[in-house]
Amino acid sequence: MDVKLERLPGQVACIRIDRPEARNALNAAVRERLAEIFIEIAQDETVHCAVLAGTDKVFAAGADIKAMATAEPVDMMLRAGERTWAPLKDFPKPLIAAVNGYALGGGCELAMHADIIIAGEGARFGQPEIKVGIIPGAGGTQRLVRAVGKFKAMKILLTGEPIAAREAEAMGLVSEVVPDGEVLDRALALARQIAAMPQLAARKIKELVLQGSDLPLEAALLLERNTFQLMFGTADQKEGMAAFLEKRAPSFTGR
Ligand code: CO8
Repeated sequence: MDVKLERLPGQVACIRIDRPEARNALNAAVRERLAEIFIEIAQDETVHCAVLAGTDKVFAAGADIKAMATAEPVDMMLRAGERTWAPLKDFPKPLIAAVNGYALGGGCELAMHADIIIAGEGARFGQPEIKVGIIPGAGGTQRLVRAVGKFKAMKILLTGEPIAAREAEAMGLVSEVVPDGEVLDRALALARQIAAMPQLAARKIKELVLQGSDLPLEAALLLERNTFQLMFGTADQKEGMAAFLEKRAPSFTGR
């Protein structure tokens, strides 16, 4: 199996792509399995936060070029790739990408489906689609510009040249850079920390950041205000504030 799902202590799920012979290229089987896994863990109340990783050598080298080389537009329409991306796009819980090695093309787009990106010092990010005569097809022209701004995004998209992890961090594409050997451990530690937070608050923060950034500011602020008020109906708000005032550790239930 090219994609492995593990449920770890601390209410964390770890998903690993393991197709090293093709540098974790995202063929249909890998994308179908990723979609199935994200549907499964979205519904699993024991999973509070997920980590998505490749191997310690490569995150993912993009869509499978061998499977696309002779395709016609109709083939691509019938493949309806967006179907397999939807469960990742709509995953309601915090998702952390742990990136070692190359995250190129669809691999970079995959990382950009995450909410936090932890990269190894040797990681490389890029959208090289232009070099094989196409353009990004899973959000690369849209999520990248929202992450790093027009002028950095244009350079990456128009040259197809990869950038190093530190450069990606400086421009806002990466949350944190750590030594290569520590990427997965750091991502999992962060996942456990987030998994221990009040889950409804975590999900609402994700929803607001993602939905709000595409709304006019007034509409986004209204959405935030309404959601903020709604949080006062949760047991975790009562518990969190009581624990603070009583100077004790909170015990959250996720309700
Ligand atoms: N697709 C298919 N096979 C691949 C891919 C790929 N993207 N990347 C690597 N491989 C295969 C190679 O063909 C080779 O196979 P074989 O041993 O049979 O010849 C094997 O993996 C090893 O590759 P290399 O010898 O090139 O390995 P290196 O370690 O020297 O280089 C690189 C690694 C830098 C990652 C290099 O392989 C590379 O540049 N790969 C292509 C990167 C690329 O162009 N990606 C963009 C693809 S297009 C895309 O992603 C469009 C997204 C559209 C929407 C998303 C849908 C999922």
